[in-house]
Amino acid sequence: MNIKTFALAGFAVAGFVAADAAMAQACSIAAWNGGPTGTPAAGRPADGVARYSGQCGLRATATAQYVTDTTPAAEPTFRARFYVYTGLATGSAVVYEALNASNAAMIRVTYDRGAGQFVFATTGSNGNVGSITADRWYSIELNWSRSAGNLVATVRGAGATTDSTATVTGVGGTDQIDAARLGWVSGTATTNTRALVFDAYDSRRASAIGRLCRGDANNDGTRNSGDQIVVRNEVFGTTVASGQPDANEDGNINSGDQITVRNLVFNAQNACTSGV
Ligand SMILES: [Ca+2]
Ligand SMILES: [Ca+2]
Ligand SMILES: [Ca+2]
Repeated sequence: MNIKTFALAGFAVAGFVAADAAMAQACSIAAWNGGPTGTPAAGRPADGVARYSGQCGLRATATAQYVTDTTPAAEPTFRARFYVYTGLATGSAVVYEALNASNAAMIRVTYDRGAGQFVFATTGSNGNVGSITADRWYSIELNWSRSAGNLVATVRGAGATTDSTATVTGVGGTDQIDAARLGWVSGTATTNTRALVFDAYDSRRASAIGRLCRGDANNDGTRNSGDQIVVRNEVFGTTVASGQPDANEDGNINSGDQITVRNLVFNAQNACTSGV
């Protein structure tokens, strides 16, 4: 898997790629080969842009601010994973779309602030995952298949330790994916301070992607005292963590994350494979 700033959109033989990484350079959306629409802002915490992983996130403060990946090509199967910060005060926003060659939406993901849910739509149906809290980070993984005829969406965030899923039927027999959009694609909403923020996009043809390791602040694949130090350093303004320091997934890096990481370590959940 390629690793790039904020999010990605590279292409590999085995599938699509995108990723995220700690980069000391300026945050960039250059990996998005379809470019930006509007003016989404790639930035770091010092720029006032929250991030889930690494140095950079992508913030959208108004509708029609998003980036596009045109790497997919007539795909009959498709997987994508991204993180979204639910920084809306009112309304709803389409935060992700996968499109066919005619720019018709094959997958549409909407965050509905009022209903507190993510809505997942195929060309023929829709479903949702509820109990979504505003101003929190959530991971969303999409597993779309023309042959299976459905979209399976897996959601987890706000510090939760289990997934919520929705299986949506209605994928059409001629549906295909040729592009993807991530950001505030459309919809009417008002934002809270941080607005909508996106991070850590990855897409592939077949294999499951999974979540990044929550609280692995130094990104070494395990959770231990080294992460406690790295979180502390970011809290004190010394250095920005290279991994996932926002262990309680609330957009702040503070003592709450120090406590959460400590609890993970002391509860013997050091291994990122522990599933929490
Ligand atoms: Ca990032
Ligand atoms: Ca670690
Ligand atoms: Ca936090």
